Amino acid sequence: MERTLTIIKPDGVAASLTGAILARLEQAGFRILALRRLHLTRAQAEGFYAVHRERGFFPDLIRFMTEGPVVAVALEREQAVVELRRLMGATDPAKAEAGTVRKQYAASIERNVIHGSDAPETARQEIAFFFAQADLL
Ligand code: FUP
Repeated sequence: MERTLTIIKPDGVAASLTGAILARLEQAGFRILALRRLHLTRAQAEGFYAVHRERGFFPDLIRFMTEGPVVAVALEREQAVVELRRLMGATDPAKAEAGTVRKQYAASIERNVIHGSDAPETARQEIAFFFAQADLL
């Protein structure tokens, strides 16, 4: 079993897609370990996306991620990291495969509905960003 983190981003929450996306995840065999709705502060968003700090899109990314509430979810299944990324589709929805969440729901590379950890070690850090150990039993 492996763990990963997904975030339903502000565009997805605002469009009332939380339930539909969670259903997709459960149908794909992910178990929801912990779930939290929160409105990220600027400091939280900057911390979460610190690896992208020097990128030109960073200010827009932070503005977007703080424009409304998100739903952060710790997930578990076999090969969770790669399986979640497969289900999400490419960062740019125009390049995402048919049947993926981003192909179906995302408006653009910036407003792309869902986040997923990119590796098991990143997943550990990202889960710890949102959840205490006691939330994950
Ligand atoms: P992903 O892992 O698919 O979420 O993509 P990245 O980690 O490369 O990028 C994180 C977020 O930065 C994306 F979801 C949206 C934003 N981004 C842009 O706005 N423009 C880009 O060219 C690349 C990423």
